[in-house]
Amino acid sequence: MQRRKFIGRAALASLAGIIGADIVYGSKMAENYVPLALQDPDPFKLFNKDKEMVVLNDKPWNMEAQAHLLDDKVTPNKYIFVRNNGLIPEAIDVKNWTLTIDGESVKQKKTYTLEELKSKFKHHTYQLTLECGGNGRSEFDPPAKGNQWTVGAVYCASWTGVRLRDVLEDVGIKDDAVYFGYHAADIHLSRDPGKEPISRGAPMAKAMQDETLLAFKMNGEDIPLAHGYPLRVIAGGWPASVSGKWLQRISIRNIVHDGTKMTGTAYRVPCKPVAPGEKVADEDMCIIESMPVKSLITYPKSGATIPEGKKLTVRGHAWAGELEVAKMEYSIDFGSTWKQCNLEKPANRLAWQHFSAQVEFPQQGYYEVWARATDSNGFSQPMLLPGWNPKGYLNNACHRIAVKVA
Ligand SMILES: Nc1nc2c(c(=O)[nH]1)N[C@H]1C(S)=C(S)[C@@H](COP(=O)(O)O)O[C@H]1N2
Ligand SMILES: [Mo]
Repeated sequence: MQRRKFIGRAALASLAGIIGADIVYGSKMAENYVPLALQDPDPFKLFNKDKEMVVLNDKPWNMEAQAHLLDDKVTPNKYIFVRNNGLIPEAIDVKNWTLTIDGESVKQKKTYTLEELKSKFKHHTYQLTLECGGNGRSEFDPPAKGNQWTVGAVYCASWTGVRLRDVLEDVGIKDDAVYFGYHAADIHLSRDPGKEPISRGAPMAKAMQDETLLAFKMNGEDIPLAHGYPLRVIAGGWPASVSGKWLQRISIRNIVHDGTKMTGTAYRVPCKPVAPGEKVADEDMCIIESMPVKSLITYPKSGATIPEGKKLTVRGHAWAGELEVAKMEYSIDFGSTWKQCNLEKPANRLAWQHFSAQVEFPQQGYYEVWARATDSNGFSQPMLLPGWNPKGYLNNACHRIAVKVA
């Protein structure tokens, strides 16, 4: 019989360091035993996220920010939400990574290595707002299935890459092209290699915009693994599900792309408003395109207490899909009256815009600060929940924070 080996002092100390507490009976622990505390990966360490991020699901990984974490003008990785439909690709071989452009509407199929993409085409950098179509889902009633995002499934990072348009012009596209669809390296939850977790896209007009990128850098560095390393298509202002991570192939289609999560209730809403809970026929559902106007108060954190007689600086960001935000207002009387905020121009098209206001409160007590953005077509955020839809998309209701004046 083999003698059981016990763990050494040095190893024990380092384990205790990772766990953050003394392992009291550590001397009785077998050498090859992994303490339970270390068996489940820590998602914050795994993805370099801040501890205040909120995990909504671990299979697959889904994690959102809180409003006050999104205060930076350009969102740093540690506060960027993670939304996965499947499992993150396991072994990524960057040296041999390729992108293939195919489909009914290419003159001929073409494959590029990552190096070719980077050396052959001009690089461009844009700040682009990505919001999950389901951001705000948690408020719908009757409730919608899916990750219960509150307000934190949005960010604006700086993306560097080549224009999808430049690559498509190099490939040669036929006149009958209507849509692009992406295919990626992530793994279906069933691990069935014949199934894709998600394969979405957008009409050719979106593919041809200046800001639609095949990106290889986020915030000046290699894209973090969870956000699509080593290559990602980025389509700002549209549901973030159009921005395919771990990109391997783009198909140029002569029909509306019919990949996974392009049909049924996925990323589609009733074309015309329906009563909450109503059944909607398939042909009455429309694919979500540009996201609606919305804003978020990122400072102060909801629940702040401020001294009487002092002005409060309130700030945040506003965005409007393909459009610009034209006006930003706040209310401290539950939407009865509104005052104007300062609103900055976007760094570039499709980047979120920063707003701020100096808010005065007439006396001690409890207040709420509500924020309302209006887009360049004159549409404003609703104060209450907008149109119910089966999967709880497009909740762009006004964001609000609580403030006490003491
Ligand atoms: N390959 C792939 N791309 C994907 C997804 C995915 O599961 N697989 N999720 C999409 C969805 S639904 C969203 S909201 C965004 C999330 O991007 P993020 O993880 O960088 O926040 O990625 C999109 N791109
Ligand atoms: Mo999403």
